Amino acid sequence: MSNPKKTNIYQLLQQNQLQSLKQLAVLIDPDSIESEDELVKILSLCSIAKVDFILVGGSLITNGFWDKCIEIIKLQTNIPLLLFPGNIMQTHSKADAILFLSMISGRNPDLLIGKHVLAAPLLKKSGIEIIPTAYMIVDGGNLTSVMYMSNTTPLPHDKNNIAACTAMAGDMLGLKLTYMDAGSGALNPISASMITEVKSQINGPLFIGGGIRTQEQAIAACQAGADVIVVGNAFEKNPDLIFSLTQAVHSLNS
Ligand code: 1GP
Repeated sequence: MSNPKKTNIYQLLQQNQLQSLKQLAVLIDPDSIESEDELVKILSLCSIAKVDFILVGGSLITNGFWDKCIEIIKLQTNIPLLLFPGNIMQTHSKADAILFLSMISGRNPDLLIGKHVLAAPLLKKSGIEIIPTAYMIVDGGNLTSVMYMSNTTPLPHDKNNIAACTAMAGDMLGLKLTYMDAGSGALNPISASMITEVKSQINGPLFIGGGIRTQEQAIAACQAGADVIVVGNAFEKNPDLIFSLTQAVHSLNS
């Protein structure tokens, strides 16, 4: 059951990919937001900067701000909101879509199928658009929350062939989007050469995130083959970066 009033996010991603349009997504972790006012300010910056997507998710939600956070985002902006869930409680019927993550870089069965079985009936009832996503964690030089919480070993930073074969398998399994993530706050973003090799093995859109802090890093990831750059941590520290990084990514589209 899909909600006919909502934009089909996957179609939008495919259209952009066909036109080689590079896009930027801001990751909002509700647990890192200190007040509703702070969230409204970030959303205002996102709207002015013409951010393409907002992702919402986090490894832990300890402040009870999940539902309210999503309601405020939907009230304050028209930017498509994609759930990027850290666990099965992170759903919401007002979101435009959910990245239904299979953590194919790891060998934790719960994150390959177990949690999906629990979430499936709730998601079906919500009518939210489901985007089957090949989620690949790559070592970014430090132990990030996602690595610890997922109880998985990340792909080695310099093993492009393992990353490429993993992405190839995800594509063969029918996963429609690939998200390579060095983890929030990673010391080193994913290398351009790994992005290029993975991109050559998949058909769907490629999201790249983790440790991207500068215009140069965002541009390098796009030029290597990323369709969507995801940035969270850097904006939490300096929200004004939303302008410069979005501008850098969009400058590749002219
Ligand atoms: C993390 O890819 C996202 O899952 C974004 O990472 O917070 O380091 O930008 P950063």
